[in-house]
Amino acid sequence: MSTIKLTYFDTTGGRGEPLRIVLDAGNIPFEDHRISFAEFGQAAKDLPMGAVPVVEIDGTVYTQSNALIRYYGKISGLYPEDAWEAYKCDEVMGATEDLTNKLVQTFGLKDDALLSARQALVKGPITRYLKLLDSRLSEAGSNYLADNRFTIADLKVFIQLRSLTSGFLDHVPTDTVSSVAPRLQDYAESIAKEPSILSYYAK
Ligand SMILES: N[C@@H](CCC(=O)N[C@@H](CS)C(=O)NCC(=O)O)C(=O)O
Repeated sequence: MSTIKLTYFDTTGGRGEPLRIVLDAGNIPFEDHRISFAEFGQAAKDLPMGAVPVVEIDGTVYTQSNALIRYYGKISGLYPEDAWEAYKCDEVMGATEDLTNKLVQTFGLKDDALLSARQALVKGPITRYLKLLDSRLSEAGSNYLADNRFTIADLKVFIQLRSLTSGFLDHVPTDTVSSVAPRLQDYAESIAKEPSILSYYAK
């Protein structure tokens, strides 16, 4: 059996958390190596892209969170086999990644610069992306974004929605999701009760 070591920040959000959950859902043993921001500063120069998450498999370091989530999603049975359902999964995962990139651009800003950047994000990209997800959920015609069942798309989107409503992001009101797309708020609450998610957080 391969030795798997996942390195990411010690957070319950971001790009690494869905990876931890999908590995857990597939009963795939892995070392959950959590690093501080200070440790990341030291480690970054030795990482292939200078970024985390990374997964080291039998001594080789692999990058790109969505590719890794998809790979382990296939192994764990949480990725659609049908090509069109797989596309639907990929589309929302890519959109969620785009939004993360926009949020990250505001990290490190302070005071008025942070306030105005975050307000612009809420009015602009956050609203736009939430509306896209809301439409996709409505088109899917079920409580899942693809394949009429829980997939890695729901996992990735759930982690993003939870971050947006957590209060962790200054100047992103915790009612942003419920006011832009109330159905997405209900969706997130029901995805939180999925067995894979409940079982991961029960540990
Ligand atoms: N496309 C990459 C992006 C990775 C990425 O930017 N990770 C962030 C943390 S979530 C990071 O390490 N940022 C530090 C940096 O780029 O200096 C992925 O999805 O894995």
